[in-house]
Amino acid sequence: ARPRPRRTVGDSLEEFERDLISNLYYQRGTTIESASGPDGYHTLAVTVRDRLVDRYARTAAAHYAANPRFVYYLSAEYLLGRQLRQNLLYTDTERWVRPIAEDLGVSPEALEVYDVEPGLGNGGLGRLAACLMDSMATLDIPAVGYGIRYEFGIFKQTFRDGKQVERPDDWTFYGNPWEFPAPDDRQLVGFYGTTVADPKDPENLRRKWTPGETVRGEPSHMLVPGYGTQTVNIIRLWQARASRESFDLARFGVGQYVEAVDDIVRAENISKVLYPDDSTEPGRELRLKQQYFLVACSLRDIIRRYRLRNSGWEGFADKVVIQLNDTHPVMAVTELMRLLVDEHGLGWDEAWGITRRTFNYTCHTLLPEALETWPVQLLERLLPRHMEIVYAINHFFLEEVRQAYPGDEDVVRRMSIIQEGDERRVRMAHLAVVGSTAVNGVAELHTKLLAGTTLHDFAQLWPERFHNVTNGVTPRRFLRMANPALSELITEMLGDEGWLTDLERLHGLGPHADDPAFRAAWRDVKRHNKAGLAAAVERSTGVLIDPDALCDVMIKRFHEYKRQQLKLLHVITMMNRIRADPQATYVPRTVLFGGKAAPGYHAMKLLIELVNAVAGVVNTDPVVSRYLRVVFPADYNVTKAQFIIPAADLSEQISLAGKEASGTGNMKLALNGALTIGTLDGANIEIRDRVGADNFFLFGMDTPAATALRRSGYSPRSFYEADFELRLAVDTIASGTFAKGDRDVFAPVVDAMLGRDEYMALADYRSYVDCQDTVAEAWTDPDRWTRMSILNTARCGFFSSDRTVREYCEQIWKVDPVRVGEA
Ligand code: 26M
Repeated sequence: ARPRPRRTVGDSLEEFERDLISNLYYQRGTTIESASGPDGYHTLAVTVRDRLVDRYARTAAAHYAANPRFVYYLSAEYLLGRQLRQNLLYTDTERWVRPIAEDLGVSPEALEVYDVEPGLGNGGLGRLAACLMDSMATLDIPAVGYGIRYEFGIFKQTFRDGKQVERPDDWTFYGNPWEFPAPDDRQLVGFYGTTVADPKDPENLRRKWTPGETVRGEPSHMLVPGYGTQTVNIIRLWQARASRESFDLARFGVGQYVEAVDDIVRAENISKVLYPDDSTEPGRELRLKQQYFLVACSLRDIIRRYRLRNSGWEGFADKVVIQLNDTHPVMAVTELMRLLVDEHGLGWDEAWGITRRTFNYTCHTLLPEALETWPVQLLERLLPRHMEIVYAINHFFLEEVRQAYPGDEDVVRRMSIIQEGDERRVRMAHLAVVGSTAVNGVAELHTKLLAGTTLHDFAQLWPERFHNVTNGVTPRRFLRMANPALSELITEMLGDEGWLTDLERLHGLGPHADDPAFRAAWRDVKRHNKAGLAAAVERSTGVLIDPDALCDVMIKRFHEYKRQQLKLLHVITMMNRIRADPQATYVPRTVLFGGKAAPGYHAMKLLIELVNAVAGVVNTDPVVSRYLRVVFPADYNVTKAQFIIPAADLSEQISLAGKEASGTGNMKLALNGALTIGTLDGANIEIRDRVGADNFFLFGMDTPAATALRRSGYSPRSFYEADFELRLAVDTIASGTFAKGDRDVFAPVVDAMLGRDEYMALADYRSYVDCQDTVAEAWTDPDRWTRMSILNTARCGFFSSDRTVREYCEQIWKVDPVRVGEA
């Protein structure tokens, strides 16, 4: 028998300390006496990481032995957040770090500033991918996440004169201790070129593609540990590198130094930068290249892994299930067909059966402009063989449609994967539905609207394909790590930490909601968290905030449909009321905004400028600032979310009904005891169903009302004219109050409101402001407020991503856990 691999780390304090010192010497090449902050951070990181490597090795061995069905999660984005504290928690080494660090004269907090968050995503979609990966590992699901190792992640947001300025996010500048390069598993990816017929295939379904350009994909992986289990899964990230022949020595020899590296630059640009979600910008070739690069590398890796334990193709879809995170990786459908038919010689029908059984698709939007389409011309040039395969898939699919609806050419036109018109385009969502077994929306309303509108024809033809899986969030990062004080109180009340992996146990807090001592303790925690946030906000913005004021937060990407402009109209209304009657008393509030606008989204960048300008006026007005403060810390990200969310009293979820697919910030905030003011949109509806209508501030039109108003010819101006406070708020912007008297600066904001008001903010204004008055009223009764807050936490257990993953497993993936033994 082969000797068992040597365990490299132990699980005692002594071994941990020994490894720290050894790593400082031999990994970092320095000594305790001369170590810098980064030396200390890096040493701690690799020492903790090595504990996970042990578990990963055992996970890989257990998976190899069991040869289970694997989930492969394909996502263009992952927003993992900082890794150090998570991995300290998951390896249960946190308790040792403080004494050891203190021995050495440093604090763990001082080291954490060097822990850089990998910003490999834009917002909700990328963070959901991270939460699902966390829950899959926690539930012992064999899974691999695939993504792109962008050299530059989501841009860093700074403000200059209140305007958003974007700076590059060079997240690996000081090295990344959390990833392992895996150069042996590199893959080659082709682009451009030509296709020719296969003389042996009279049907012309098998052809040969000769790419005109090839690029290498080099993988590295990050470890994804489960909480309270030995499972460690991985996320494999691909970086584009030039193929070996790319350096043009001849050109270099004659002094053409720039031209000599042309091909290298072109290849490496593919994974250079994350695209900042910008559905307004026309599709760009490089973005499509990124998508195919991810897909091509990942599928080859999946097949490589399948072949380690299996042979033949009959069993492929039994061992492999691929989840497509939105349409970004949808070219995987055509790529798997190409690999099976062209490269492995399968017949078309057999290949299609396998492909369709392998894929599932999650849709994350309802906005028509966010549904991806790519010009046929671009695809024909960049991926000529894939375009042919799209045509063939569409041909067989439309035959099926014609059989189901004889003579109905209109339904054929609507459902076709190809959108006809001046410029023909490929509809990626249609390709995704046609190529998948299951399609899911991310909240009940979203799924209903998908099946009823956007994908209605498909839901009619294939009702069995449509599922709902309501999103969730990981309670480890967003409750235990972000809010240690509340976590301790919860554990004390419930008797143990079981709630961390069985979040419905939070229901046990419900009966204590009327206990005065518990309420007082709950309030103390919130105040403590607010004081912490106040200190951080003062350091970063210079604005002083009162920890006793109502902390009202709106944290999310800036988008018109999310309606930051509506929140701002409310802020201006509060300001105008205080100015009109300075003698009256008002509930003190701090309004906190956080979020980025896509660099090309000019309307939202101007709105950001306006938020900052309003903050400037409000915070420096001696009377207004007694009751109202507005703060907008720059560069909202996962790290900042973990500071802000535990301090929030009020969660703003005010999108126009029918526009927010789900939302997940709404869940994180409610779980931390913030009360929601929200519309009947996305998962807000399910939050309200669970916490109870009495513990949720509802306002605004529902989806049918919004649809009806739009159909009847919506006129924002009539709402403006009919409501004195609304008119005053809009006029305050128009008057130049927030631009030192210049009426032009924010005129486009006013024009957008009075002209189109695409998301009908003005129609919901009165209902919103009145609802905010009931919020303020409720705040004046701290016992009642605290009771509502406790009940929000107690009743949000459903929104754990563990539950989300269980639903995917049962409805869609049909995978079973594999337990990994202790060392
Ligand atoms: C598009 C074009 C070019 C570059 C990037 C994009 C792009 C990137 C991300 C478009 C959309 C992207 O994400 C959409 C998203 O984040 N959707 C959100 O998904 C969450 C998780 O399901 C939901 O909770 C949110 O409601 C939904 O808006």
